[in-house]
Amino acid sequence: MERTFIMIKPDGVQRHLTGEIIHRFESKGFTLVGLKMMQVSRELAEKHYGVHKQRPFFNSLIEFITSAPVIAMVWEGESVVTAARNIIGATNPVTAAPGSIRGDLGVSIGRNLIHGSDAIETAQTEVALWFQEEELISWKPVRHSWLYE
Ligand code: D4T
Repeated sequence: MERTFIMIKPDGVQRHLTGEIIHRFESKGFTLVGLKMMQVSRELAEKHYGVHKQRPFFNSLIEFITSAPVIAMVWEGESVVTAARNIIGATNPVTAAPGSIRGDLGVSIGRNLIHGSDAIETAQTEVALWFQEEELISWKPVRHSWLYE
C-alpha cells in the first residue's frame, strides 16, 4: 500500500486547523500510520526543502517552517500521493481549487498550510527523513473492504 508524507505547517497549527485538515484525509478514506508534533530544526527544514536552496523564497520558507510547531504525518492508501496533492490543492491558495485545503482555507503562497509529497519516490525519501521505522504503525482498518473492491 502506498504511503505519503504530509506536514501541517506552522500556520495550520497556529490557526487551529489541525482537526479540520486531518478530518479531510480520514473522511476521504486514507489511513493514518504515523503522527507527531515537532518543533522543526533548521537542519531538518533545510534538508526537507533542499531542492529550493537557490530560490529567492528559501530563507523565508525556512524561517517560517521553524517558527512554530508542525504536525508531521504519514498517510496510507491506494494512490495516496496523487490523491493527497489533490486534497491539498495548488501551491498558491489564491488559485487552488475550491474544495481543496489551500483553496478553502488559505490566502497566501507563503502561508499555504500544508505540505504533501509530490511523487512516490519523494514520499519514500520524506517519510524516511521525518520518521523512524518504529514510529510507523501498520494496521488494517475495519472499513477497508468498504473502501476498496
Ligand atoms: P510544499 O512543498 O510546501 O508542499 O509546496 P508545493 O509542493 O505545493 O510547492 P513548492 O515545492 O513549489 O514550494 C515549496 C514551498 O515554498 C513556498 N513558496 C513557494 C513560497 O513561499 N513562495 C513561492 O514563490 C513558492 C513557489 C510554498 C511552498
